[in-house]
Amino acid sequence: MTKRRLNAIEGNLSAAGKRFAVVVARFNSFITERLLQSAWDGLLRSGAAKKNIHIVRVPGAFEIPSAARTLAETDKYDAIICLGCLIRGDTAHYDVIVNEVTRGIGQSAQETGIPHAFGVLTCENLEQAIDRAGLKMGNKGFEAALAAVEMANLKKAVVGRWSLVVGKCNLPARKRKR
Ligand code: DLZ
Repeated sequence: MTKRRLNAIEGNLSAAGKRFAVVVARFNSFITERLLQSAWDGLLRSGAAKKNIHIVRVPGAFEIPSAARTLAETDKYDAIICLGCLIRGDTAHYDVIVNEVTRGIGQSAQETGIPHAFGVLTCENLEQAIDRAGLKMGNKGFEAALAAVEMANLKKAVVGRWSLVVGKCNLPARKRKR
């Protein structure tokens, strides 16, 4: 069988020259500081410069979406990395907050057009959180950092490709094939 190369657009994992904001919640800092260390590591190892990584701390996960939105709206960042840790407790707090945080981060990404990586752990207990902050399940901070780099580059690749096509095209905009 002949192998065909699939023609896909993808973002690469080079963070050189890119600017990132990392929003990190202080609540459950035992976990979130480990997510932050790993996200920082992931960005540096992808080629980001320290001066281009801005860390923004917020009280808890609930505050992440509004801070992310404020940062995204400055248009100074190629991507925003959101880090937090929600652990289910005895009250309904977790259920009330978890969807709000997820929706808020997604909405900020969609409405500003700036990629946001979701590195907010949503766990039943502390053990699950520890496993995802450097133990059995890797470190979700690192994964979020790489997702942010990839999506920032994907955006560049897509926008670059279409501006190239539109730039070369002689047809008036309304007659261009979509
Ligand atoms: C209050 C609260 C509780 C109970 N649990 C968490 C949690 O598991 N993870 C987290 O990041 N934040 C928690 N918070 C704090 C809220 O996110 C928020 O900071 C406060 O309600 C103040 O608005």
